[in-house]
Amino acid sequence: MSSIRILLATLGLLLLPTSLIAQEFTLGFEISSSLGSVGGGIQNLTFGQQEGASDGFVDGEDVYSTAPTNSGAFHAWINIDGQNWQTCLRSPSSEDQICVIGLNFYQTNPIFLQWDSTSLPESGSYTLEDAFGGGILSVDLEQQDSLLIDNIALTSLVLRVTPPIVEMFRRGDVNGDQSFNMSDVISSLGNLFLSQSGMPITCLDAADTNDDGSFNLSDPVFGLYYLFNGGPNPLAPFQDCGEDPTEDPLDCTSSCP
Ligand SMILES: [Ca+2]
Ligand SMILES: [Ca+2]
Ligand SMILES: [Ca+2]
Repeated sequence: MSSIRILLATLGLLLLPTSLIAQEFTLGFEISSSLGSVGGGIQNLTFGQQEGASDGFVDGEDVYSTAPTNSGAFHAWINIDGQNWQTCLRSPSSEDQICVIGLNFYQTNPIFLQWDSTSLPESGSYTLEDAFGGGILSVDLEQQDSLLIDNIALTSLVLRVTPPIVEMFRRGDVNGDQSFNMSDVISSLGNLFLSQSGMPITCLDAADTNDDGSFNLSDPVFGLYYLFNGGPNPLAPFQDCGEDPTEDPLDCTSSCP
């Protein structure tokens, strides 16, 4: 058994991370205060990363926010380098992003935020916090789709985004060496049956050889049939680097060249 562990550990050295490709996304917030009452109003803000978005926030491409009309009027804006914006659109990047939402509201009117949590890509993380490090408020934007704020201390909210990545892989290529062979089958078996072998699989979609949305013994068996018994090849994307054509809950935190 020990020689198998050494072999598996050696193969594990091939599981090196590669550069990740950031995925585009946008997230709209509708922020409102009691309409028709003192200081009521509604504001739409947009966050995200899009190809072609200027990180320099060029006028006409990004949208300025107007200033609040008086101190008691509701107003929501995005603060970037001391300027007010309705948009926080940036070029796709794998770096974490932070946008600060400023809130001005009449103290007896609570603020209501709504967003479409289903519009967020599965990879990445998205949290909304108070400006004091998340001690008062910390919301996972994927887990809920609205928020009521009635604490007048919350005049700034911090949106933290770990950007989603495009999940690109070669089906079956578990160890990421750009080919599918016996070493991938061994890596899969090692992960399934030698949990202490120190070989995390960074792309479970690649390990899901039969593309049925789960990783289990049937996947290395499927691969063995292909390699040695004339069975069908691992499903697309096979041999060429590509995206998963079928939705599933499996994560792929590596990318292929
Ligand atoms: Ca391989
Ligand atoms: Ca499978
Ligand atoms: Ca799939």
